[in-house]
Amino acid sequence: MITLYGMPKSRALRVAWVLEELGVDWNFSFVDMNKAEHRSPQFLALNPCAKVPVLTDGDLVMSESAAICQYLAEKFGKLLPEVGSVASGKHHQWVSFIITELEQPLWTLGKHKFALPMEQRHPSIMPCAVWEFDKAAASAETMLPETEFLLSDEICVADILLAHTLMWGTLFEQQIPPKLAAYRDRLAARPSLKTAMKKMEVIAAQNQG
Ligand SMILES: N[C@@H](CCC(=O)N[C@@H](CS)C(=O)NCC(=O)O)C(=O)O
Repeated sequence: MITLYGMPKSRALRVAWVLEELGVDWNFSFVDMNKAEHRSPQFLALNPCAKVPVLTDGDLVMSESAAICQYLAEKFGKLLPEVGSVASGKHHQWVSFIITELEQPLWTLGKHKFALPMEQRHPSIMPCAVWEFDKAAASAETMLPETEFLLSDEICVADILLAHTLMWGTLFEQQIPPKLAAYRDRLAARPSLKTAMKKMEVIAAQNQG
């Protein structure tokens, strides 16, 4: 059985969203980072980096949200273009762009707002991170195709990563260019996302409760 470890408001949501798009049965194990559970010996045995998400699937224990999403899509044969195809090359490009160009400045904002230990936070970095995010978002706006999804009229892993990152940008009060905002809203309306969120929130509430 597949188990996803994390919190609803974390990168675990993008993995849960992929699992729901795949129609796979999965367990959610709530890791309360507000209680530092991600630094407990049990969790460190799963991920020495002390970060969520983690996925377990039989003998496999895996971290890194984008890698997990791609592993799941490969395993269940959906949400990815054919290996070695032109579309696959574009898919690799989008995943790298989303993680290294778009998410990175957002995470700089998040780290210096709430995630880092107080003494490591430097608010003076914020304007630079906003500038970097705006630049990456403007590039994404230009690269966004006219098709419904990034590669065609079928959703792929990169769509989930991009939409989740844009939702995160919105949460962090960043400006999202108009085509990207419409794309984000279209993706965010998918029932799979609502099911994933609900499942995580219900289990989180039970564990906090
Ligand atoms: N590159 C990793 C980043 C994971 C990450 O930073 N997760 C955050 C939550 S979204 C976390 O666990 N932070 C805890 C910490 O940094 O102490 C991924 O994509 O999974």
